[in-house]
Amino acid sequence: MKTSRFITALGLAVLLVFAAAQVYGQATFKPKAEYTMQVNVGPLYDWGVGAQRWADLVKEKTGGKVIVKPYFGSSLLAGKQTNWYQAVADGSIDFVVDSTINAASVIKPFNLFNLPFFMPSYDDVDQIENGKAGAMIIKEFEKGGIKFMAWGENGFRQITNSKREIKTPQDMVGLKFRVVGTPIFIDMFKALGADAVSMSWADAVTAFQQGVVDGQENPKSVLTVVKIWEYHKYMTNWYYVLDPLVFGVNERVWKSFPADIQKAIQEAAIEAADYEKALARAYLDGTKSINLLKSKYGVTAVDPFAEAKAKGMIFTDLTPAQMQAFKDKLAPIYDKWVPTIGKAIYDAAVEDMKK
Ligand code: X2X
Repeated sequence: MKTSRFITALGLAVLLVFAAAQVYGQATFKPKAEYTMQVNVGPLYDWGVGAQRWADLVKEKTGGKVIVKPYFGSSLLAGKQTNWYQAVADGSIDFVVDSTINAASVIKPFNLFNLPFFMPSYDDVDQIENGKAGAMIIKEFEKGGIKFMAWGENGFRQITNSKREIKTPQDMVGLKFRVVGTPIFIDMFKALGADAVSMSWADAVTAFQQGVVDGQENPKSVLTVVKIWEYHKYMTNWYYVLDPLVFGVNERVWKSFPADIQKAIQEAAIEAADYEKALARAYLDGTKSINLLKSKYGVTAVDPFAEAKAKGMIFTDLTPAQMQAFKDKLAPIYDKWVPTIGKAIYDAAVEDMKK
């Protein structure tokens, strides 16, 4: 009897200390005047819209206590998009909404998403992100000092070029493609017999204008903003890889926030990522994302392909047999990259996709 009373009293005391710490934390919390956010693309891209949405929701949900400002076009990194992980981990930048590709040289498991033809559908992507493999990747990601908030999406990356319709690996031979500055992309384009040159997105658009490269690969949401049809007449939908986006916060910054602020920021990230993903998938997943945007967010998504078609762009959808020819050519990529990604993560992802 006595012991149980003692335990109750002890429990109450512990609770009181926690509550007091909570109130004290809230009372003494002094936010910075502005928290910076890294975003590789500009505000008009789906990804940019999602980043801005997160910033807006953080302001709203924290009652204006936390102000986050997106710095678009990697302006805090002088355009060097592949440096974001380091900058956010060391605290030079506070928040981030950026692609897994741009951090894949540092966070090697991110290359799972870059394995060619590994995730054939959006269901597969969701199952990996929310499954065992996703949890393992998040753990690796957080080790460097960034708190993971949510998965967003850049999208399935398709190829465009100015020279010819691409239907077979043979059609790629001799063409020069701009790729992102992550080694696996160089390996893939070389395996297909193409010439690959890595450069930042900011430089890439100038390279298209000047015809320095013949082609590139990116999701539809990126292509429509730069009006890719002004440079490239041909687009092949091959769905070879999809790059998720990461919503994250520097760990020390995260820990400086009291619990109620953390909750608001986390909820804002999940809401903004949900909206951003729907924008990225609209017109690619039947009517699902189009309907979600309308019913949940009151937004009418515009068909990005209609304008490209009207401007004379020629779309090529590969048949399963045609796709197989590309898969066969790219099979050696797995031998080289699965060990780098981690066999356990790869196996977990294969299992996740079976669910
Ligand atoms: O540079 C690219 O291709 C882009 C915009 O898609 C990324 O940042 C990964």
